[in-house]
Order: sequence, then structure tokens, then C-alpha cells
Amino acid sequence: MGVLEGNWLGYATRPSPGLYPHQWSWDAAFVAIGYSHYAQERAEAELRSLFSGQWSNGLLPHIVFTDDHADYFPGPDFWQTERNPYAPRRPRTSGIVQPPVHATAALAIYRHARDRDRAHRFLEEILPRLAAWHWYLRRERIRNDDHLVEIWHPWESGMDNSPLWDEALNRLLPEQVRDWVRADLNHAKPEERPSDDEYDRYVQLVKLFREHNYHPELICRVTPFAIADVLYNSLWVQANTDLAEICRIVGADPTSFERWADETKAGMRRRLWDEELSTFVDFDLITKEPICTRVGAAYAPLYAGVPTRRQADAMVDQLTRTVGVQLDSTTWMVPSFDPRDGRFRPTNYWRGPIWINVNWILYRGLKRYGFDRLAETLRRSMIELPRRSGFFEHYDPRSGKGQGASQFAWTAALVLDLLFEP
Ligand code: 9WN
Repeated sequence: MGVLEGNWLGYATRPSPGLYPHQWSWDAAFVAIGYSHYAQERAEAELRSLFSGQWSNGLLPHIVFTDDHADYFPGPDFWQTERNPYAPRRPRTSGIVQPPVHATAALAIYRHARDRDRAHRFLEEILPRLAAWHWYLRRERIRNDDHLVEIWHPWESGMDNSPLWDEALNRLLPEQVRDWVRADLNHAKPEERPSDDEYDRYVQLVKLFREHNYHPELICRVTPFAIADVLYNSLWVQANTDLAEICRIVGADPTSFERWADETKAGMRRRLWDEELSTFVDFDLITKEPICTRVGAAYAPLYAGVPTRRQADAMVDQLTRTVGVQLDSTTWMVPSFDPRDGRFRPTNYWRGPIWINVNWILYRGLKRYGFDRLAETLRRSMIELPRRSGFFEHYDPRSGKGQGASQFAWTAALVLDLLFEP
């Protein structure tokens, strides 16, 4: 609770002091889940603040800027989202998205509420906004018969420098002129952050979207990066299921969201399942090739009930034999990337370290399919790691040492969720 208190800005929660001074989209959802157990009003405020940055076409931006002059790159003057008529003038925002965990967070607020009437009113208030956000993804980001949502930037995945994107990013040329300066290295060690080459590509994509004034119907034609990501689509399936439940609670029609969950679930089984790897893999929509890279988030479909029983058994068997790591006799966790792969880097961001949010998603998936013992070990490990090392952004899968930003909000929020869980 102290970590969340320290990051509370009076109306929203920043992910951490220093490195992340604004409000981020999926962070806000995880943080709201943490608050939902003991600070209902604050959980509501968290989502309300994020949605104050929603565009009138439904896009929910990946960053809602809290302070125009904070030390973060790219800031609002670089994004220039005011070029798009749908973007709000205030607050200023970025022009891309992050994974849709928000309906799931709103439902958690209702389920954990001390004051149910108030929570009911909150659901009525937030439902049109959530629906607009899901309609945006459905309308602008699904253009294949498999009903898979596509992302156009590594930042949209939330797993910025995952090896999943290496090939797609390598197709972009390095920047000729670097007319911008990174701010993250003022706050973090370079070996724990993406490389300059990766940033070059991230910024190039932003410039391309900016040139097209953030119009999705133009971007979808020109983007060199378009990927159907397993984690994103799993969260989308579950968020639609949760949004349908919200509709039922407030007496609205749930059928569109139920159908969208079913369609993407079927599409994932058809298009993303890899029999040889015994897991789901991303799909590059530009090259029309699967991305056969084993990452921790590849097991996220368990969370959304996507795999068949046979697939789930094969996945968990693989998970325990490959990606999962035993830190000591009692601690077992899932790093962001397969430790046996030559590109594995235990201290570098999404290329190896353990992240609590991905483990929380996998924990829920293991429970959903009845892998209770493994789920319980994972739950205890997720509580134990921050207890030993502090609430960090990520952890070294060899030693459990905390890395990246300290006082990291979603780590604290999701540990609270585990502790409060009945
Ligand atoms: C870019 C805030 C965000 C998380 C992402 C994480 C990191 C940003 C950055 O921090 O990304 O969006 O500046 O590196 O990768 O998942 O939401 O915590």
C-alpha cells in the first residue's frame, strides 16, 4: 500500500517515481485491481483518470500525460496527437494503445466493492467508455478472418523489447538523423533498458503514425509493423467476457462482446497454435508468418480459457520443462523469455527478467485449468520475491534480484490482489 501511496498523484497513479512520471494504460488497470480491495473510490478514480484521455473514436491511449514538462521521452510535444481531430485537447496523450485489461479491472472493482450501490453506479458510468474502447479495437484493429487484434508498435504490446519483435523491427532501417534524446537513461541502467537501435525503430514508427495524423485507416495501409500478439489477444478475449458480464450486471445487452470473445478465441486456436512448440505463437501479419519464439507470455491463453484441455496439458508440460525457472527449492516463476534461447538476457527488460504482471496472468490461467499445485507455488513465489527484494519493475531469474524501476506500482498492486484474494 505504501508503494501505491507514494506513486499517487492526487487523481491517478504513476508506475514509478523517476522513470515513469505519467499514467499508463495497462498499468492503470492493474493498479485499479490492487486498489479495488481496500480503496474503492481510488480504484474508480484511477480508471476515470485514464478514460479522461480517451479519444472520441474510442482509442484509449497508452499514456495520459500528467505533466507536459516531466522528464520522459517521447513526451506530448513529440507525439503531437492534437493533429488528430478525435484526440482530446486536455489531457494530452500518446497516439497508440496498450493491452485491454480495463473491463477486467472495472469488474474487479464491482466484485470487491464494500459499497455495492456505488460500484453499480460506477459500472453504469464506465460501460459506455469501455464499450467505445472495445468498438475501437474491433473496428480499427481487426482486419482478418481470424478476428485477431493487431498491434502496430512494440509499445502497444506492453513488452517493448521482447525478442518477439526482433525480425519485424530489423526490417526497418536505422534512423539517419537522431533529432531526439532518450530520457529513460537518466533514470535507469542502460543494460536494463532497450538499446539505442531499438529506440530508433520505436521512434520511427511514432513519426510514421504522426505523419499520418494518427488516422487508423491510413496507418493500417502503411505500417511496416502489424502483429497478432498472443498476450494482447488473450487479454482481449477475457476483457470481452468481463465486459459482457458488466453488461449483464447493469441490464445492458452483452451479445456483441460475448461473440467477440468467442470469435477471437476460435481464431487463436486456428491461427496461433503451434503443435511443435506446444504453445501459442504470435503471427506477423506483414510477412504472413508465425513468430516461433517462446516467451513467458505465450502461456497467457490459459488465462482467457482459449486452449482445449489437450492443448492446456501440453502447454503446462512444456512450461514446466522449458521457460519456467526454479529460483530455489520453493520459488518457481516464469521469466519473460526462454532461458535456453541464445538471445536470453536475465537483466534486460523484456528479454529475460521475471515480470509480476505476466506471472499474475499465468497464475490465473493455471488455476482456471485446475493446475492448483503449480498455481499455488507461483502465487507464493510472487509474494515472496518482492518481500525479499522489494517492489521492483522486474527481477533477475537467476538470483531474484530486483531490477529496473523501484517502487513499481503494478508489482505492489498485484501482490495486494494475491494477498486479499479469498
Ligand atoms: C513505454 C509503464 C510502461 C509499461 C510497459 C513497459 C514500459 C514504456 C517505456 O513502461 O514501457 O510504454 O518507457 O519503457 O514496457 O509495459 O506499461 O510502466
